[in-house]
Amino acid sequence: MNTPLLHGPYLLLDEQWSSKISLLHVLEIAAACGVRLFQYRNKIDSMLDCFHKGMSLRKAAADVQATFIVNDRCDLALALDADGVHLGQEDFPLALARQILGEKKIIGVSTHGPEEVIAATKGGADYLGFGPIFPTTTKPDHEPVVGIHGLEQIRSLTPLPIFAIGGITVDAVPTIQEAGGNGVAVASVVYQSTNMEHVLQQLVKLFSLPIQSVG
Ligand code: 3NM
Repeated sequence: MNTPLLHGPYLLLDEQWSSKISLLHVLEIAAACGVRLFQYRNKIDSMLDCFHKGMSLRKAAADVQATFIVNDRCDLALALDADGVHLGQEDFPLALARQILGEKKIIGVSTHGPEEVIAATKGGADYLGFGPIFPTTTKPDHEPVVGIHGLEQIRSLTPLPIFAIGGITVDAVPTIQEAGGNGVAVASVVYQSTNMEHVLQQLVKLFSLPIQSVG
Protein backbone atom coordinates (compact mmCIF):
# COMPACT_ATOMS: atom_id res chain seq x y z
CA MET A 1 0.00 0.00 0.00
CA ASN A 2 1.19 3.53 -0.68
CA THR A 3 1.75 5.76 2.35
CA PRO A 4 -1.77 6.73 3.39
CA LEU A 5 -2.62 10.37 3.05
CA LEU A 6 -4.83 11.35 5.93
CA HIS A 7 -5.25 15.06 5.41
CA GLY A 8 -6.53 17.45 2.78
CA PRO A 9 -9.57 17.03 0.55
CA TYR A 10 -11.33 13.68 0.90
CA LEU A 11 -13.73 13.16 -1.99
CA LEU A 12 -16.84 11.07 -1.40
CA LEU A 13 -17.67 9.01 -4.48
CA ASP A 14 -21.37 8.12 -4.67
CA GLU A 15 -23.23 7.62 -7.94
CA GLN A 16 -26.40 9.04 -6.41
CA TRP A 17 -24.74 12.44 -6.21
CA SER A 18 -23.11 12.41 -9.62
CA SER A 19 -25.95 12.34 -12.15
CA LYS A 20 -24.04 13.87 -15.07
CA ILE A 21 -20.69 12.16 -15.06
CA SER A 22 -19.43 8.72 -14.11
CA LEU A 23 -17.63 8.24 -10.81
CA LEU A 24 -14.61 6.93 -12.68
CA HIS A 25 -14.42 10.21 -14.56
CA VAL A 26 -14.93 12.18 -11.34
CA LEU A 27 -12.06 10.28 -9.74
CA GLU A 28 -9.81 10.90 -12.74
CA ILE A 29 -10.61 14.63 -12.78
CA ALA A 30 -10.03 14.89 -9.03
CA ALA A 31 -6.76 12.96 -9.24
CA ALA A 32 -5.57 15.28 -12.03
CA CYS A 33 -6.33 18.19 -9.68
CA GLY A 34 -4.21 16.60 -6.95
CA VAL A 35 -6.81 14.83 -4.77
CA ARG A 36 -5.30 11.68 -3.25
CA LEU A 37 -8.00 10.46 -0.88
CA PHE A 38 -11.29 8.90 -1.95
CA GLN A 39 -14.21 7.13 -0.30
CA TYR A 40 -16.45 4.82 -2.31
CA ARG A 41 -20.06 4.84 -1.13
CA ASN A 42 -22.77 2.64 -2.57
CA LYS A 43 -25.86 2.09 -0.48
CA ILE A 44 -28.18 0.93 -3.26
CA ASP A 45 -26.66 -1.60 -5.66
CA SER A 46 -26.33 -5.35 -5.26
CA MET A 47 -23.09 -6.52 -3.69
CA LEU A 48 -21.98 -7.84 -7.08
CA ASP A 49 -22.50 -4.44 -8.72
CA CYS A 50 -20.82 -2.71 -5.76
CA PHE A 51 -17.85 -5.01 -6.32
CA HIS A 52 -17.57 -4.43 -10.07
CA LYS A 53 -18.04 -0.66 -9.85
CA GLY A 54 -15.76 -0.49 -6.82
CA MET A 55 -13.03 -2.47 -8.54
CA SER A 56 -12.77 -0.05 -11.46
CA LEU A 57 -12.54 2.87 -9.02
CA ARG A 58 -10.08 1.03 -6.83
CA LYS A 59 -7.79 0.36 -9.81
CA ALA A 60 -7.99 3.98 -10.97
CA ALA A 61 -7.08 5.16 -7.46
CA ALA A 62 -4.15 2.75 -7.30
CA ASP A 63 -2.90 4.04 -10.68
CA VAL A 64 -2.42 7.50 -9.15
CA GLN A 65 -1.20 6.22 -5.75
CA ALA A 66 -4.33 7.56 -4.10
CA THR A 67 -5.75 6.20 -0.86
CA PHE A 68 -9.03 4.36 -1.43
CA ILE A 69 -11.47 3.79 1.42
CA VAL A 70 -14.77 1.87 1.29
CA ASN A 71 -17.76 3.21 3.18
CA ASP A 72 -19.59 0.96 5.69
CA ARG A 73 -18.58 -2.51 4.44
CA CYS A 74 -15.58 -4.45 5.69
CA ASP A 75 -16.28 -7.35 3.32
CA LEU A 76 -16.29 -5.08 0.27
CA ALA A 77 -13.14 -3.31 1.49
CA LEU A 78 -11.37 -6.66 1.73
CA ALA A 79 -12.70 -7.90 -1.60
CA LEU A 80 -11.41 -4.76 -3.33
CA ASP A 81 -8.18 -4.76 -1.34
CA ALA A 82 -9.05 -1.18 -0.44
CA ASP A 83 -6.76 0.77 1.85
CA GLY A 84 -9.43 0.77 4.53
CA VAL A 85 -13.01 1.23 5.60
CA HIS A 86 -15.05 4.13 6.91
CA LEU A 87 -17.51 3.21 9.64
CA GLY A 88 -20.68 5.04 10.60
CA GLN A 89 -22.01 4.73 14.15
CA GLU A 90 -24.42 2.02 12.99
CA ASP A 91 -21.87 -0.08 11.13
CA PHE A 92 -19.75 -2.85 12.65
CA PRO A 93 -18.18 -1.82 15.96
CA LEU A 94 -14.61 -0.58 15.58
CA ALA A 95 -13.07 -3.52 17.44
CA LEU A 96 -14.85 -6.02 15.20
CA ALA A 97 -13.87 -4.13 12.05
CA ARG A 98 -10.25 -4.14 13.25
CA GLN A 99 -10.44 -7.89 13.85
CA ILE A 100 -11.75 -8.40 10.32
CA LEU A 101 -9.40 -6.01 8.53
CA GLY A 102 -6.24 -6.37 10.59
CA GLU A 103 -3.76 -3.75 11.71
CA LYS A 104 -2.59 -2.66 8.28
CA LYS A 105 -5.88 -1.30 6.97
CA ILE A 106 -7.07 2.21 7.70
CA ILE A 107 -10.25 2.54 9.74
CA GLY A 108 -12.08 5.86 9.88
CA VAL A 109 -15.11 6.54 12.06
CA SER A 110 -17.92 9.09 11.67
CA THR A 111 -18.33 11.08 14.88
CA HIS A 112 -20.81 13.77 15.85
CA GLY A 113 -19.89 14.78 19.40
CA PRO A 114 -17.33 14.46 22.22
CA GLU A 115 -18.35 10.98 23.41
CA GLU A 116 -18.05 9.46 19.96
CA VAL A 117 -14.72 11.20 19.37
CA ILE A 118 -13.28 9.82 22.63
CA ALA A 119 -14.67 6.31 22.00
CA ALA A 120 -13.30 6.10 18.44
CA THR A 121 -9.91 7.39 19.59
CA LYS A 122 -9.67 4.91 22.47
CA GLY A 123 -10.92 2.16 20.18
CA GLY A 124 -8.01 2.53 17.77
CA ALA A 125 -9.45 4.44 14.79
CA ASP A 126 -6.91 5.88 12.34
CA TYR A 127 -8.89 9.02 11.54
CA LEU A 128 -12.21 10.63 12.36
CA GLY A 129 -14.95 12.23 10.32
CA PHE A 130 -16.61 14.95 12.41
CA GLY A 131 -19.80 16.79 11.60
CA PRO A 132 -22.05 17.86 10.21
CA ILE A 133 -20.23 21.15 10.48
CA PHE A 134 -22.91 22.94 8.43
CA PRO A 135 -26.43 21.98 7.29
CA THR A 136 -26.42 19.69 4.26
CA THR A 137 -29.05 18.24 1.98
CA THR A 138 -26.71 15.46 0.84
CA LYS A 139 -27.52 13.46 3.97
CA PRO A 140 -31.14 14.31 4.80
CA ASP A 141 -31.20 12.32 8.08
CA HIS A 142 -28.05 13.94 9.44
CA GLU A 143 -27.26 14.48 13.11
CA PRO A 144 -27.58 18.00 14.59
CA VAL A 145 -25.19 20.56 13.09
CA VAL A 146 -22.09 21.03 15.26
CA GLY A 147 -20.65 24.18 13.66
CA ILE A 148 -17.04 25.33 13.69
CA HIS A 149 -17.38 25.72 17.45
CA GLY A 150 -18.14 22.00 17.77
CA LEU A 151 -14.94 21.21 15.91
CA GLU A 152 -12.92 23.54 18.15
CA GLN A 153 -14.39 21.85 21.22
CA ILE A 154 -13.43 18.32 20.24
CA ARG A 155 -9.99 19.10 18.75
CA SER A 156 -8.21 18.66 22.08
CA LEU A 157 -9.92 15.30 22.74
CA THR A 158 -8.04 13.38 20.06
CA PRO A 159 -4.63 13.30 18.40
CA LEU A 160 -6.16 11.66 15.30
CA PRO A 161 -6.56 13.39 11.95
CA ILE A 162 -10.03 14.96 11.78
CA PHE A 163 -11.97 15.41 8.56
CA ALA A 164 -14.68 18.03 8.82
CA ILE A 165 -17.82 16.94 6.95
CA GLY A 166 -21.22 18.33 6.09
CA GLY A 167 -21.93 21.35 3.89
CA ILE A 168 -18.24 22.16 3.46
CA THR A 169 -17.49 24.96 1.01
CA VAL A 170 -14.15 26.22 -0.28
CA ASP A 171 -14.60 29.46 1.67
CA ALA A 172 -15.00 27.54 4.94
CA VAL A 173 -11.68 25.70 4.67
CA PRO A 174 -9.40 28.29 6.32
CA THR A 175 -11.73 28.50 9.33
CA ILE A 176 -11.86 24.72 9.54
CA GLN A 177 -8.06 24.58 9.47
CA GLU A 178 -7.81 27.19 12.22
CA ALA A 179 -10.22 25.10 14.30
CA GLY A 180 -7.88 22.13 13.92
CA GLY A 181 -9.40 20.22 11.02
CA ASN A 182 -6.83 18.21 9.09
CA GLY A 183 -9.02 17.74 6.05
CA VAL A 184 -12.49 18.09 4.59
CA ALA A 185 -14.75 15.30 3.35
CA VAL A 186 -16.78 16.75 0.52
CA ALA A 187 -19.61 15.94 -1.87
CA SER A 188 -21.99 18.71 -2.97
CA VAL A 189 -19.36 21.45 -3.24
CA VAL A 190 -17.87 19.31 -6.01
CA TYR A 191 -20.88 17.58 -7.58
CA GLN A 192 -23.09 20.68 -7.64
CA SER A 193 -20.40 22.95 -9.02
CA THR A 194 -20.47 24.09 -12.64
CA ASN A 195 -16.66 24.03 -12.54
CA MET A 196 -15.61 20.90 -10.71
CA GLU A 197 -11.93 21.27 -11.62
CA HIS A 198 -11.76 24.76 -10.19
CA VAL A 199 -13.30 23.68 -6.85
CA LEU A 200 -11.02 20.67 -6.58
CA GLN A 201 -7.92 22.72 -7.43
CA GLN A 202 -8.85 25.30 -4.80
CA LEU A 203 -9.34 22.61 -2.15
CA VAL A 204 -6.00 21.00 -2.98
CA LYS A 205 -4.25 24.37 -2.93
CA LEU A 206 -5.70 25.38 0.44
CA PHE A 207 -4.30 22.24 2.03
CA SER A 208 -0.90 22.64 0.43
CA LEU A 209 -0.46 26.14 1.85
CA PRO A 210 1.11 26.64 5.29
CA ILE A 211 -1.72 27.04 7.83
CA GLN A 212 -1.98 30.60 9.21
CA SER A 213 -1.40 30.66 12.94
CA VAL A 214 -3.86 32.77 14.90
CA GLY A 215 -2.62 35.48 17.28
N1 3NM B 1 -22.00 12.34 6.55
P1 3NM B 1 -21.82 17.40 1.58
S1 3NM B 1 -22.57 14.81 6.56
C1 3NM B 1 -22.09 11.70 4.17
O1 3NM B 1 -22.19 14.30 9.52
C2 3NM B 1 -22.20 12.69 5.24
O2 3NM B 1 -21.72 12.20 9.30
C3 3NM B 1 -22.16 13.38 7.37
O3 3NM B 1 -21.87 15.84 1.89
C4 3NM B 1 -22.02 13.29 8.84
O4 3NM B 1 -20.39 17.77 1.40
C5 3NM B 1 -22.52 14.01 5.06
O5 3NM B 1 -22.58 17.50 0.28
C6 3NM B 1 -22.80 14.70 3.75
O6 3NM B 1 -22.53 18.10 2.69
C7 3NM B 1 -21.55 15.27 3.11
